[in-house]
Amino acid sequence: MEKGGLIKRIEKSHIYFFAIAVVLFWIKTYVAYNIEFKLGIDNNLQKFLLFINPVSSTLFFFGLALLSKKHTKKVLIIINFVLSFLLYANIVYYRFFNDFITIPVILQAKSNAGQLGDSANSLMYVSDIFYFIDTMILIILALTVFKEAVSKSRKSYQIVLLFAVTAFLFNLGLAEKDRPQLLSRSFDRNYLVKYLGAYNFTIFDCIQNIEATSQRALASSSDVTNVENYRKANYAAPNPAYFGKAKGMNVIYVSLESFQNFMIDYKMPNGQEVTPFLNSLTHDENTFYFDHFYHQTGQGKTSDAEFLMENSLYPLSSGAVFINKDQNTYQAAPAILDQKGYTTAVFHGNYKTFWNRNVMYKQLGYDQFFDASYYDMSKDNIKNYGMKDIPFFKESIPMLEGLKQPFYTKFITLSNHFPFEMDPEDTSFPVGDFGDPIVNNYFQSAHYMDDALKQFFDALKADGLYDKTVIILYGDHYGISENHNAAMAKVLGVPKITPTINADLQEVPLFIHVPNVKGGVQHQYGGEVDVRPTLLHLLGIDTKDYIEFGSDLLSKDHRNWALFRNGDYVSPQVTEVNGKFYNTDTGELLSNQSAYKTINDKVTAELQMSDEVVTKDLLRFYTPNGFTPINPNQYQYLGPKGKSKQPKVQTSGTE
Ligand code: GP9
Ligand code: MN
Repeated sequence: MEKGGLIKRIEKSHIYFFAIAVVLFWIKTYVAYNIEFKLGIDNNLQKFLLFINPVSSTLFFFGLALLSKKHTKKVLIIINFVLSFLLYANIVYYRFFNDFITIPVILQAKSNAGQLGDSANSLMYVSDIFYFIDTMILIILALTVFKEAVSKSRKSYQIVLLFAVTAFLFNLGLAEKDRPQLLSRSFDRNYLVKYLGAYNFTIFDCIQNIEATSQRALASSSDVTNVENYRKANYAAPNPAYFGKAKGMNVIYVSLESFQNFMIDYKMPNGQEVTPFLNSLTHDENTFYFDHFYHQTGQGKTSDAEFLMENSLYPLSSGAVFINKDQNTYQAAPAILDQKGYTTAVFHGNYKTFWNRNVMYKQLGYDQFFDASYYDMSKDNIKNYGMKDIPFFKESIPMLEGLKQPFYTKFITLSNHFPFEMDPEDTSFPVGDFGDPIVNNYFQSAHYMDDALKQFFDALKADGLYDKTVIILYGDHYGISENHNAAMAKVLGVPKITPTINADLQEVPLFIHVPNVKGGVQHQYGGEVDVRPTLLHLLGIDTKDYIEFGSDLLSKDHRNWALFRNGDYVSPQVTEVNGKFYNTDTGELLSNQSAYKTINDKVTAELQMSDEVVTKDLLRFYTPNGFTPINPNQYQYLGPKGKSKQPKVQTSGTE
């Protein structure tokens, strides 16, 4: 019997075969997202994006099959299989690592497969056949119903490509609406997958890696000589009064989220101090408090601050160095101290992939990373990006006490994060009344953080760690952006925020508590880049052989200025804002602007030099005296459950 005309047309047309392939693959991917990955979907827009995000890449890749006139079906099945394999590889990898596969992971496949080890088999289930079911259906259809289907022209490819691009732009537009600067800042692989999809993420990752590799390929070992000379010329020798005064002591860093220096000693209209505990530290006899200390972060925010503090190098002018330069060689403080017999660990109540920390911390040489998987992340305990500060410190203490001493640790707080909202049950502190909800909330969340810090210090005193630990507290970056200047003028009681006041607002507090050393308020100018030499000198480690850009804040030769990542500058006399020079004291525009060009040259030279080191990965050509290059592959952060699987972490011994 003759078949109906329509059915016949369908059977003969490759485009129907193509459409079935796209729909099946789309559904499969969406099911996998929901079953296999914890992507943290917060709202309806994100739900919608998760649903549509496989479309653009599926159309794009499957569309390639339409270029082959003769073998459309065959090529389509091969592409389907390759993408299914990629999806499945991600699924298996995620079951173990809670993370997605990246290009560096593939390139180091040997060692990564080693880490998966025997457990790879136990991570694959018979039911996983589902992830290849569409491939099988396509094969059957190609051999039966669509046996005669053929491609007729290339036009269909162009149409599909147009659809793919439109779908991608639509997807990206909505994603950027929910999370501005998603591509330029990247944030977290989970976010990229959630917003743009697993396949688009892989494309993005390829582009990023090609860019990084090509910048790196341009470098040669001679490039480092320039940097070495610059470094030698700018080295500030340690102050003998402080050098080695904290030798062998533990170190605790605390990153104070979004905390700006204007909050110190700030009082609410009713006279209540916002941060009574931090205020008390400014008078503590064993604590240095720096009141002209500036953040130097760029788009990588918290992670940029971490990078500055531990490497004494500047972050990137765009994007986060933690993400874009995570394969570089570094000689970071944790690695240096690990080689002096220290245990090194980070505590943070957010998931390990945020800011790519789980990759970057290996390059920095951290032994352990206590991320969200170690904490009770139940609903009452979390807000914004993760753990509230009070339960965070409370749960951290036993883990800290369990570390072999001396330790070098870092605690990253979160509660004082934009938009600074608090759960009512967590605070009775008043909100501000400055006509701007963001600014108003800031006081409440800062007060809460201050309270958490007090409890943390009390616990350290109670268990005896306080007296053998250097504690460094620093504001990571500004919390209130220039968009809130009108309210900030009210907060500060000034008619408007002038350029120099704006520069002042980039001040973040720095406290360094050193047992048995007399501290006090310090007025010298400096930035986050300066902290590493300051700390290492206190610990009795001279930094002269290290390639770094900071200068010891306690050195008699300290340079007494700081630069901003955008190229601006601040010193006791001159402040540069957007390329214009002002009198730091009076805020007046200086009359002879060209006279200050040398400052500009100095700042540009330093940033360029640091950028060379970071973009060209120059530290791979240079090993400081007494430092053993680290092998990042020896570190693994598998969470509390993965502990038994954890390979032996390298301890390079003491010097
Ligand atoms: C997230 C935390 C906050 O883990 O570090 O990041 P931020 O947005 O401040 O960079
Ligand atoms: Mn931050």
